[in-house]
Amino acid sequence: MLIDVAQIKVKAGNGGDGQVSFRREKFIPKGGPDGGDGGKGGDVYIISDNNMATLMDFKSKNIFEATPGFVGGKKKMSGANGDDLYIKVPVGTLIYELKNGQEVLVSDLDTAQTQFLVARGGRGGKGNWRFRSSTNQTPTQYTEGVRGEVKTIKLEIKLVADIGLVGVPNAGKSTLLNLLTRSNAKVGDYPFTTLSPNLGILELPTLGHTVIADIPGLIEGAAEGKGLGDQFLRHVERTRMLLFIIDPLFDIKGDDYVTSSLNSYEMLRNELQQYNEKVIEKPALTIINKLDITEVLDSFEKIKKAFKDKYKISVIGISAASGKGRDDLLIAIEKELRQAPAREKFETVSPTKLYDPSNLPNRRMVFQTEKVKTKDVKKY
Ligand SMILES: Nc1nc2c(ncn2[C@@H]2O[C@H](COP(=O)(O)OP(=O)(O)OP(=O)(O)O)[C@@H](O)[C@H]2O)c(=O)[nH]1
Ligand SMILES: [Mg+2]
Repeated sequence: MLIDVAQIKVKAGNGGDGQVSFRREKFIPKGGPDGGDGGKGGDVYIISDNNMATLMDFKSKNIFEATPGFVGGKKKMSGANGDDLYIKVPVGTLIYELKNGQEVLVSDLDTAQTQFLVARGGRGGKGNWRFRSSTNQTPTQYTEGVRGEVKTIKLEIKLVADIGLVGVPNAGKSTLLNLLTRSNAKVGDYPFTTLSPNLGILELPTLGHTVIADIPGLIEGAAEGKGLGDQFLRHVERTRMLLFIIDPLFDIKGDDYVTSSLNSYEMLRNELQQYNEKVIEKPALTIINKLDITEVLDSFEKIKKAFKDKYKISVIGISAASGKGRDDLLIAIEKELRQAPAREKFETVSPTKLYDPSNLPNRRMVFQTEKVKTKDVKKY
């Protein structure tokens, strides 16, 4: 699983102070109080963006501040609010708040264009006209703006793949990943070229951003630790669907590509089942690879029929190496994904829960109470 981490500091804007002023017009020498309220400080949001792939940008810049609210104006005019700040992160970013040495997961931005309010801007202070009363026609009190929230945040990308590629070693899983995505996974003509999972992002015409995980090949006995074992299957556990990549050349006896294909499918399903019963129930497509090889192509109709007869499934033929069959495969993937259950979400704690005053040692930081101040207004 691709993990990419960054720590940042976010600071929402402080509220603007209230204004102290008095109306001054021709013929009204002693006007009433007209100092306006301060503007609200800008909020800081974190927003998931499809065009971001890593948290690299946060290596060079890691402090983010929204602008403060403006001080109140005369004639009861409120100060302008500070501008909100949006920090773009890749889809699949988890947001943790660091506090008192603890990390709390507050949001899981697992879909595109989702925003999370991470630091709230401070309220603006009150202007002196709000302090007028029957006993005090010339108040000089005002309040300062409330400070914006300041937080230390940990960002972590945890791409949970939508699609898992399952196949024997050398089936062409990595070749297929490279064909469907912009990945550059290592391809080799020997088994176990892939030693740890590769992730790629597939852009589907209507579903958009879709993550594919290419894992090491599975062989018979993987559940007992043969080959690289079945430890990598946890990467397909949370996927929404599986792609079985069948290599008709695997363990071939003579030129019986049909039996070889059926056997490897049977073996893969067995190993998955031994690992976790639930994985085998996921929606899946079965792909017969290497159709660019003439003998394989000649047997394809038979292979197709054999899968239909034995497992009641329609297989899709492709050549991951030449790209033939790519478009039909994409259509089939999109159709299958539309019906597949949604991706599992991580469990997050709502920030409002975090600020439950009873479990907050430092209340003043968050619920800063406004203090009434007076301004020395000499002229009056
Ligand atoms: N002829 C032909 N060869 C292919 C095709 N797809 C992959 N290959 C070849 O098969 C070999 C294995 O390809 P990989 O993509 O590394 O296979 P893999 O399933 O990722 O293998 P492991 O990582 O070892 O599990 C390479 O030599 C590829 O060039 C195909 O469609 N046709
Ligand atoms: Mg591979």
